[in-house]
Amino acid sequence: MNSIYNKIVRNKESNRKMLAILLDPDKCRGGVLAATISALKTSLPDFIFVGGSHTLQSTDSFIAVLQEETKAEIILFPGNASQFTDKADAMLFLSLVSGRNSEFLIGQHVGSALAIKRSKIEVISTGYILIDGGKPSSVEYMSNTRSIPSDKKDIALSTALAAELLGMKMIYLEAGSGAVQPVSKEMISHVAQELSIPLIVGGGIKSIEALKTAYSAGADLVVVGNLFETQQEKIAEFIACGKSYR
Ligand code: 1GP
Repeated sequence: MNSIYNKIVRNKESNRKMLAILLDPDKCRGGVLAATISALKTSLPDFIFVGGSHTLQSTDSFIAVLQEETKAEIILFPGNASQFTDKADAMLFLSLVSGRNSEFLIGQHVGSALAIKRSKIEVISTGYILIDGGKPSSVEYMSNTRSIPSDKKDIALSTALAAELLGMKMIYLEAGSGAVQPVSKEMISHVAQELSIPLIVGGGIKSIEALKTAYSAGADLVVVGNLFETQQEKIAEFIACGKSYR
């Protein structure tokens, strides 16, 4: 139990930076899926996250394909309770703590808790904090919540600390998929300095420079999605960059 979370904590403690590739079953299909799998055969990220804020395709069958074709550990990153599947190696049990919509703070969780408990999947309780990434994000729209302004570092920090004090096991600072600006280095370091639990950062990371900035500011795990939907050849380069911190 808790093997993936323990691995994340161990890596954090030894300052081994991690990379996760986010695959959205709706977007990663046909040629994109084939090219992604081919890239993953030569270079494995620490994790593959599967999910999206509005996913119509079955996460179940998508994960089955990934498990057959790659050796990567798969973490479910669900946009809502309907995306739950016990096929992943672990799941982020996300509470949208930057928002004030009870449905995404606790409502979806109540609806899915029994099925999750019975499945025995590894569950990692995660405080999900949406930061303004320079354009309206799908998460904002689908959750009917507002993001934290990108320069309000103290609000982000207090939100992250509240989630940690409530017992959540990780924090995800999210600028939104396809963000124009990723979460700033100032905000990442402001949060990372005070936080004891692992810090995930994602949204709008499209270059090695942005990846390094997030790592040096204090991100333990960086999530990249959009970029690899069109440029699968960059997967190996990003994974190598993460490993260069070891
Ligand atoms: C979105 O943080 C992830 O939830 C990844 O964002 O698709 O912009 O890389 P991108």
